[in-house]
Amino acid sequence: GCGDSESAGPRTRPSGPIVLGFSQVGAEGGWRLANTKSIKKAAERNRVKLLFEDAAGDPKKQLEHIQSFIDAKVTAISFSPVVEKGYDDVLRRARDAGIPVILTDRLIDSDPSLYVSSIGAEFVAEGNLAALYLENDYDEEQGGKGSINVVELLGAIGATPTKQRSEGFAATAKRTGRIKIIASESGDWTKAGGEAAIRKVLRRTRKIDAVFAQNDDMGLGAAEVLAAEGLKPGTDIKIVTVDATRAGLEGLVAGKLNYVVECSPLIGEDLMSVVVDLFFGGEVKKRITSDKNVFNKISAAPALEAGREY
Ligand code: GZL
Repeated sequence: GCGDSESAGPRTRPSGPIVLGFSQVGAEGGWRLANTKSIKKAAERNRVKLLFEDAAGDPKKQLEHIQSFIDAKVTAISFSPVVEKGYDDVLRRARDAGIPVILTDRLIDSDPSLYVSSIGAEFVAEGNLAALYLENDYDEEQGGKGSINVVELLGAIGATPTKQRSEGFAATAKRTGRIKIIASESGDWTKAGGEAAIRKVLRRTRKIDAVFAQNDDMGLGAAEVLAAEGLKPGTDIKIVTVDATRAGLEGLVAGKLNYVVECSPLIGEDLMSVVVDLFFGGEVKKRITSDKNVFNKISAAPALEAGREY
């Protein structure tokens, strides 16, 4: 044996390959599909045995996945939380079983000691950038006066990006007070959800200057409905979205969207580095953030040509 001295070093190394249990939010849109692909590809490249489960947007299913990973005595557990609440108990059981947990993409409101690292984007900053664009664009076109009536299309209620993108957008909007959020409806991250949400708003008012959609899928859905209603998305009604999926950038080139804030789904390699470092002695950072970029019609085309991964 290696003696009985208490080693403060890496956790006991797994005898065989690292087995990682991963519970994914679902398959709601382009960002999520790219995120799943990135995780599966990185597991293969790092020779990590991946047990992949899809929660189909149901937090209860996700808790069952995590429990099943504990029962299977996996080496490590990772998940992208569907919502922020409700994970404390199952994460305490993982800790008691000595299984480290890594969050990807989103956050939870649990005690931070229940996970070793979280890897994801800065959603508040994404909201700040979306509002900044709308104001700057209106300054150019309308000479910086008058209010801007904005419809906000929210992601799934209770998810970190939904809460924090709204928070960032509102904080920047407050700066000059020109942006007026006249409606906030959830489209649940999906294209169909974005269509239903904008239809609900149109039954109340058509005095819309802009749409802030919290992801590309909902923004593209809203653009289709607005065009079908004889309104002019991309010209009379500015649309700003977050993600920068291929569909989102194509929407920019086609003039359906005006501004897209990037939120990279390519988290796989960072996740596998944390998992390997946990057991082979590297330093594990508590928080790893993704880079962000912003696109408009001009910058979208070259990005699409440059062999973009998603
Ligand atoms: C963001 C991620 C969000 C994407 C949506 O990190 O959680 O979930 O912005 C996806 O497209 O549904």
